[in-house]
Amino acid sequence: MADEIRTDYTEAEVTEAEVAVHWGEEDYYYPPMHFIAQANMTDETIYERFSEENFPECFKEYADLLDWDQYWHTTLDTSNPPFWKWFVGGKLNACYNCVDRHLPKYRNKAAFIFVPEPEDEPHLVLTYQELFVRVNEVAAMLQSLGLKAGDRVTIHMPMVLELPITMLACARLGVIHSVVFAGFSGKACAERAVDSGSKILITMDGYYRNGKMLDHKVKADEAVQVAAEMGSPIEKVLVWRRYPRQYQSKAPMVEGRDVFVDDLLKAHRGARVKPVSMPAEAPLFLMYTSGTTGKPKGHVHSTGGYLAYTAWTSKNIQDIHPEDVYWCMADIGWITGHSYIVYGPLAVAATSVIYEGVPTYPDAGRPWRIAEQLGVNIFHTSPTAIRMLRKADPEAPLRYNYEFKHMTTVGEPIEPDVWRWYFHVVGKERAVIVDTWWQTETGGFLCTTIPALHPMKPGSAGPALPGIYAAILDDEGNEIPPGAGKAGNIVIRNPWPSITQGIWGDPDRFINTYYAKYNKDPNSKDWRDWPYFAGDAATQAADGYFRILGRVDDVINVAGHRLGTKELESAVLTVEAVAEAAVVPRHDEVKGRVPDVYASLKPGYEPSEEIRQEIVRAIETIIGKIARPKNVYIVPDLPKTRSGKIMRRVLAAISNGHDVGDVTTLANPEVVEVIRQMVQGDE
Ligand code: 6R9
Repeated sequence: MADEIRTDYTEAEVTEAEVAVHWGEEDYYYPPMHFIAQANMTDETIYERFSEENFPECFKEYADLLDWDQYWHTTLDTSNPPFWKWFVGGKLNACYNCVDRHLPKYRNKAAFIFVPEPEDEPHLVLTYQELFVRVNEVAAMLQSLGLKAGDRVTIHMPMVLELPITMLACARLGVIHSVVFAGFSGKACAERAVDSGSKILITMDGYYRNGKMLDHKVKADEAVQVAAEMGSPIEKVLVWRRYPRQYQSKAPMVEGRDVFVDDLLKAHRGARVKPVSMPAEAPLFLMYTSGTTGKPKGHVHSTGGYLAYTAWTSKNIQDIHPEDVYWCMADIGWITGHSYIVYGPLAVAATSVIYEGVPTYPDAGRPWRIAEQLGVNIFHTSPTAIRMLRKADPEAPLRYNYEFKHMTTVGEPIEPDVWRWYFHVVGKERAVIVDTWWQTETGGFLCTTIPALHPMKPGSAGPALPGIYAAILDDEGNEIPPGAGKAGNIVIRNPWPSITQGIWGDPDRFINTYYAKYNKDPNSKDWRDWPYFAGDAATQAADGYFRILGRVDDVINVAGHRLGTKELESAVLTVEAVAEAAVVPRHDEVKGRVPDVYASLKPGYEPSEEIRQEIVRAIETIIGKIARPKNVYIVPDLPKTRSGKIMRRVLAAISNGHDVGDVTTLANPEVVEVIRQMVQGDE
């Protein structure tokens, strides 16, 4: 099924208010000398070295950060556009590159430090040697279950050390992991497991969040049931225990299907498994993300190109040195966690912090306490977390004795005002900030400042990275020049090593979603004819810095998490009473955007609180609590065009208190005022 790109949505997303906040903010902040003096990347000729005439060979520098079993012969193979292949002929193992090769020098250095939510439990430190031992044991266990290179495994696990251990064990065998964010429901997990063809689900019994031990195993039982109903059974469930030998779930273990990992591991103590040498373009993992249709897209990331790109950006944009303590607060269940908690940082021998829980529990001092205790000096988080922490306790960072040299923001646009609090209060004016724009599809950062080379500009991501030729195009494909003060669609004109290899099992959808818009000649083998359409609106200032304004498609970015409006609408439609539903983004002070649901009922049903509750419950069980709507409005009818298309743009304007514009051409213009009064009152 092709994704439809609705350009009429642009107006609703790129509101005048946002543009007004963003424009006219040309104040630069310069990196401090103490940062520049120690930075990994200070080469001012980098952009020349990565100019178009040196493309694609310039990316050799990225691949040379890795250890190859066999060096590649072709840097970029463009014979089957837009399925680009990088470093062809090369062979390597991602786990070897993240673990084994660091042993001679860093055997006794922390690879991960785990911070449990209960503050009376000690931190756990996993050295590279210990990581090596545990990954080998788990790889041996997976192998004994018959898993081999190319098989898929779904991992539905919270933020614990066992998650990266399991991922790396898969990578060691060439098994393709598909990690599903733990906050997703069992049903959402099942859909992803079925799509990927996973026969094994790896989960954990429970984990802490907001002071409570959540029962996570119950979701696995639901996932197994739904997968069976979908005709693609999950045969085995491997259950890690949050505390070995103390089971935290009410769900009984199912004989013959469920097994405790700690029991299985007994047979593999001290085992060693040779890393499987994989072709550079072999899939390392799948990562599902929301699109404009109801079905999530399983993006395929490669072993060589992906790892090379995340390693280079971890070293040069995150400025990670082995002696740093690096903490990215994202969840490993999202692309940020894969690229910048696990693969990139480990490839450059980082010490990476993994924490359980949320930033504001037991209080909003927790991140700064962790930073102080562990000596974190590189800190990476999202605008939503920053807004939340500022709101909860704006002075908290001042009470803790930590010092960051470097901070990152990712996932959503950051308001200049929030950026300044991050810089002055969290960073104590001693740290550089990089605002990194990228996506699940892109594997790694695309637009950001290089911290020692560029000044920062609050609210702007920055220029495109070296070797990334980004531009802003209008709907017809004409380039909007830098400094034109006009928004358009941000595109990347060239392939880069960590670009998605496609959507698992759906090559047509891949082409339609990302390339159909601007490709004029589907037979062309020249990469210049295949601009990558990212689905974000942006502006580019005269200095070349990009400002990302938001999605132009049916994706709502809630607290930095991508939710497809169609996925939410399908969930709402499972409620018996609901006839039609539309979901639109509402601006939110903390989360950036939150979903508002508009639903009309079938004849014979009256609006009631019960139906509203049922709608909320349907969303929570089908997708997960992260998708919980802010408001559910039960309306007499949804505004529609004469051809019957639901006008989400009008509803979005109502939710956000904007003018609905001219609605006289709609099939049912009178309903707009009824809805407006219901939502906004009659002010
Ligand atoms: C990495 C990640 C991707 C969407 C993307 C855009 C938004 C990401 C941003 C940003 C403004 C930034 N986004 N980084 N918007 N400034 N620095 O978040 O991946 O979950 O796939 O989301 O997030 O809208 O298209 P993903």
